[in-house]
Formats: sequence, structure tokens, C-alpha cells
Amino acid sequence: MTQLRVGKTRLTLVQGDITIQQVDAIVNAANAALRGGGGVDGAIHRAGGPDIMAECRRIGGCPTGKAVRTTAGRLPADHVIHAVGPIWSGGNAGEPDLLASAYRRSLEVAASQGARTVAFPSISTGVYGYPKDLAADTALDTVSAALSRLDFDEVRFVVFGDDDLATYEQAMHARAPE
Ligand code: AR6
Repeated sequence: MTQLRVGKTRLTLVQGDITIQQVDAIVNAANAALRGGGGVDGAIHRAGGPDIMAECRRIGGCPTGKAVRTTAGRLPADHVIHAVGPIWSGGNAGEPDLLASAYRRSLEVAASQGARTVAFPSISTGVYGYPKDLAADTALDTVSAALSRLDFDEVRFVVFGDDDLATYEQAMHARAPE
């Protein structure tokens, strides 16, 4: 299962590098200081060039659960939406709400820029340690719910590892109509 339809929007799943996606906006799994780092954040800044970090410095930071927009520099996308997911610390510190909020705010910011297509990485599931299956459920449910009031042609989930692909395939299958 690599595609689901929610209203008029396609939810799609691809395995690969988010920096090469041909979409209007890509989402970064950033930190609250917007100072770059490893994982998908490092890949986006490396591929997109210094203009993205220059804008992050001007913005100064972004609280957990929120998202901010910068240019996408040299990337094929028009916008990078820097979303800050929670650091997993057992699940009783508001992590599910904060992760849902990071997805929701990213879509709101993307919509405010007129983006029709958005690509997400699996926020918080790398360095931040969020369990992959729980994160996939939250991502799919939050995005699906937001699509009742926000209009996109495609929301693409870009997963890196084989295990992430299997997790998302299962989560999408569970949400497919009979
Ligand atoms: N394209 C798509 N997904 C990727 C890519 C890529 N190029 N590279 C990694 N992933 P992480 P987090 C996957 O650690 O857990 C940074 O240092 C990766 O396999 O990038 O939210 C930031 O600055 C994993 O499934 O983000 C923050 O300090 C997913 O992206 C911190 O890490 C997210 O892993 C954020 O941690």
C-alpha cells in the first residue's frame, strides 16, 4: 500500500531522499534552535546551500510542535518548512500532541504559502527516538484530519530505511477503505 486518497488529496509513500523530491514544499525535522544538525536536517542544509541557514538565523528559533518557513535554496522545492518534533522520553510528556502539532502546523504554513504538494520525513523518529510505528500513526491521522480544512493535491511521506517503509505501508494499509 503506497497510496491513499483522503478527499481530493493523494497521500503517497516513497522511499528515498527528501531533498530530491519535486514538490512545492519539503518539511525538515529541525531542532528548536534551527541550528542544523544531522539526519534529514543535515541533508537539507547540505543540498540546499547556505541561504537556508542564513534565514534560519534571522528567524532565530522555533518551539517544539511548531513550524517555520524558509527558502529552499538550491533544492527543487520552493519552500522548506522547518518543523520541530518532540524528543521521545517515554510518551508521557506530551510527545503525541507535540508530534501531531508539528505535522498540523507544517501543513498550515505550507498552505499559507500556496503549496499544493508537500513532502514529509518521519519527524522525530531518528535522533529524537520516537517509536516509528506510533509516529507513523500520528503522522497519517493528523494529516488526514487536517485535510478536511486544508487543500492539497498530494502529501508525500518520504521514508529512508526499509523498516520505515514497512511501518508506513502497514499504517496506510490499516487506513485503506475495504
Ligand atoms: N530524506 C528522508 N528522510 C531522511 C533523510 C533524508 N535525506 N535523512 C534521514 N532521514 P532525524 P529527528 C530520516 O534524526 O529524529 C537533527 O540533528 C531518518 O532515517 O533526521 O526529528 C536535527 O537538527 C529518520 O527516519 O530527525 C535535530 O536536532 C527521520 O528522517 C534532530 O536531528 C528523522 O530522523 C531531529 O531529530
